[in-house]
Amino acid sequence: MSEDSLMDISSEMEMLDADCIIFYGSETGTAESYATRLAADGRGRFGLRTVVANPADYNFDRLDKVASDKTVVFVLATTGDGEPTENATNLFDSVAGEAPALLRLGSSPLQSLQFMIFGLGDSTHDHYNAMARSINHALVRLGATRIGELGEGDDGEGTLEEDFLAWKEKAWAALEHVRVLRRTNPKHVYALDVVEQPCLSKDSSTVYAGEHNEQQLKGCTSGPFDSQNPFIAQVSEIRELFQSPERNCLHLDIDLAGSDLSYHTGDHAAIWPMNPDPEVVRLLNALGLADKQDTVIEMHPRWPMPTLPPSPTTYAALFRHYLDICGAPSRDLVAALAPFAPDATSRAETARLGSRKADFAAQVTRPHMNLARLLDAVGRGRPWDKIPLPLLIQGIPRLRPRYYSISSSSLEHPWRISVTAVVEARPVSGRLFHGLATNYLLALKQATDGHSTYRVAGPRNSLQGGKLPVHIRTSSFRLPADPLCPVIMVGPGTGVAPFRAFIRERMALRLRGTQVGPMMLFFGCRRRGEDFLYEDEFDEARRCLGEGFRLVTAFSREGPDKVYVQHRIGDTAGEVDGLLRRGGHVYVCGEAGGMAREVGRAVARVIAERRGVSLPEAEGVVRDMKAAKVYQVCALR
Ligand code: 2AM
Repeated sequence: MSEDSLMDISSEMEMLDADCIIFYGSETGTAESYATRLAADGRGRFGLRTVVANPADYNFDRLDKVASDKTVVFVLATTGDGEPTENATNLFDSVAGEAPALLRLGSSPLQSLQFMIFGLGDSTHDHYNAMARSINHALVRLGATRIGELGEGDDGEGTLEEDFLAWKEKAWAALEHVRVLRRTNPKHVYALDVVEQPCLSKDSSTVYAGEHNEQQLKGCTSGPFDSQNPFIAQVSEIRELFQSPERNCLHLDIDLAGSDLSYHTGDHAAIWPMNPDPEVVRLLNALGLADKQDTVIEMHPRWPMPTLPPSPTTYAALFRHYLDICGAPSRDLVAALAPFAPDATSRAETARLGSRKADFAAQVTRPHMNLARLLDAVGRGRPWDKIPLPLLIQGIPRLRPRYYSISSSSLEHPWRISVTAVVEARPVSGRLFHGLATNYLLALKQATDGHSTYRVAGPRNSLQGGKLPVHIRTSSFRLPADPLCPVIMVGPGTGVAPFRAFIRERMALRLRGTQVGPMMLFFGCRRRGEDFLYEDEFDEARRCLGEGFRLVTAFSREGPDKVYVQHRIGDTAGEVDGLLRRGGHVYVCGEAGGMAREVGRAVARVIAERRGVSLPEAEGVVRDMKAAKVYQVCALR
């Protein structure tokens, strides 16, 4: 959006008759769903006139115009590399950038601004909650007053949800000290009304049945394709990469032809999953909606909500395509469900779970109980048919795309992306917990192979024919601009995905006659004969790049001791230091807990050892490399 088309916060609040505006800086949708919950909480419990807003649409240079009887709330995620989320970049530049325009108005231009702030971060990464911290710091420096504490949610420690709930209560209490809030009965305040439309058929062309956007509904799949409008792409190939009967790792080639989508090597693919049929059916049954699954419903928001599912839709489509019903429900949703329990015993049990943190963690979060399983267990199979649907729609996060590092090179395949994904299935409390998106991809493979065990077919957006909604997200994870620059890549497991892309990129350059610099890849997996991804392609890379490609492996389960990529960095200290001295860039990718931090330490030890400097000095070198973006970490697989 251009500067001119950005909205003015104070006039927009006036127009919407709002006294509290909640901005979310969101990448994966969590911050957005927290903002929505906060808005409903503020309306429901305190009679605040809240609105939820995307900072990308607003001009923060005139934040000074917001009156002192209004409240501005920020719910801000920090991305893996400490940057603002894409939708919060103009907020960051206006408030915490190098020369905020606000400063032209005086040294304390925000004296009348009252704000609350919560950050979503991950303490296992550098730059923990950097975004919330720097916005908080900048606002205070500009004269604004914070109400309540700076909230810091920690996804790394797995306490994000509880951190949010604890912050929220304290923040409301602090707000009550500075504002007259009307405590209301939350039961009667919902963000929207839901109306059944018996005259509309589920097959009507105006009813959303899985498509994510209006254009597809109209039958014209025109771009631009983006996070609001995914492209329904053809999957041209899905193959298994593991040689293990128990675990799956899929390689997908996805065709972008016919779309306006393009990508650069290092970008991310967003894949839009759908919920599996057994879980959809379980929830419809638990809510007593099985007979009405194809009934058309319309949603009418009572106040601006950016996260509403498309409307009109059907009960089945709502739960299959638009709400994330497979994740654990939040504790405050469970607490809000208690009055609607089917009997007194289940009401008491729901209230207990909703109010006791430790019980909730033990019985819901840790065993990955989803909402339907919880309702079944607590209600002992009796239907919960009194739950108002608006409560579920505002309390369950929207189903969001999942992001994967693209594992193909745009130079080699400009119109085709590859994705590499381990199918997540781990034993939890005596059953297998299935990751949503990766099992959806497995279902897609099984459907194309002709033996589906994962009944997910939706009314229109079926697995048959191997179609997948996707869009592309730009990333800053890029090969050095100079093809001669050495690169060191560390990618255990599917962390190797972007490095397959990097290697194929330089192979493609080489085949076109360009000289390319040395590449050193550290790859780790369990055993050579089990999960060694792309082994044949690394042979091909060696044939193409010769001495210029060096692969160092770490097989963690072949010997008596665990061997990890960080250990192998120490074993090859001379080579690593040699490449670093030649200006080599370092890239780390992968999800293995603590791996990125261990790799950072290993690189610092190499520098200390080979250059005869102290470890703290060497750690300083690594920090400087990160600041200069010649050492990059990607948290995606
Ligand atoms: P493990 O499962 O045997 O512990 C890809 O998942 C590879 O990453 C596996 O070999 C896995 O080993 C390894 N891995 C697990 N935790 C790691 C860590 N903290 N650092 C580096 N590698 C790790």
